[in-house]
Amino acid sequence: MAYLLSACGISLGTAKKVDAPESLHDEHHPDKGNAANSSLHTNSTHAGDHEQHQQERTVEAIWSFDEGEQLQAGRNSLIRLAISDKDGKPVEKFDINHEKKLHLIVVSKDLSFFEHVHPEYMGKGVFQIEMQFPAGGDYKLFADFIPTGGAATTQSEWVSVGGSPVNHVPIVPEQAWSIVVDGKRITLETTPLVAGEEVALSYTIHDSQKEEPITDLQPYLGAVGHVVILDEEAERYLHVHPMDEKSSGPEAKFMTTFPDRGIYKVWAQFQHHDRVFTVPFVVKVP
Ligand SMILES: [Cu+2]
Repeated sequence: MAYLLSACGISLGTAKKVDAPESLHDEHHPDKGNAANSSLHTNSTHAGDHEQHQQERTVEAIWSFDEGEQLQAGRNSLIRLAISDKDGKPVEKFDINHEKKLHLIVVSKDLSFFEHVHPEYMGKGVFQIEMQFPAGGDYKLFADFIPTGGAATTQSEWVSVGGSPVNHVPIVPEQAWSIVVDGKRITLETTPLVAGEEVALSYTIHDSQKEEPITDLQPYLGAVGHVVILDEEAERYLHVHPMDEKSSGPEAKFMTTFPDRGIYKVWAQFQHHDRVFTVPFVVKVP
């Protein structure tokens, strides 16, 4: 680990190895404009899925935070992630996937807080970013990346953040799948929710004041929208891309498969007038 220490003198006091969690990358991923992606995501077969799982276990991530000190809410914290192969050698090359080498999703344990950020690549398999946690408590971090020549990989880690906690927000399935975010009304329609079967998630976006359809959504990270899905326990992670990445609204459609019955939180992110907005829904798969 000398490269880590010499790179910036960060303490590895809190670092630990993590196993690759279950990665549930959605394979419905047209990605016509992105050759790097299409080879991984469009030609998948069941055999291919199996192979990907084999490969994922060969990548390890070592997380470290705030120079080994306890993370504290409300101040900038340094998150660092060192990715290595099974022999401990840094993985140095990563495919650009949706405009970034690595996507980091951070959620609070009750899933009320959600952040999607892009750590900077420092070289030698190391990514880092500064971010603030809003309150004390437990958070889970998911790093999403594709080592060049390897498979789409998700590595995750729980962290404990000091500071006063906020009340736990219960996760309750929506009664009506329509909410207003940032001046837009977003409606979600789905095909019947059946565990283990493909489900379509169709978002429709209107201006909430004028009630007109919004047809000038901007590409966000190379697609009309991105959807991240976690189960209630934050164990199952899915990152889903739209069927038609080039759509500009008012519709954005995603296909996914919920692995089991249960409650899931589904965050969709879109961009309009240069602002990214995040649309959360809680879904129950009966
Ligand atoms: Cu991202």
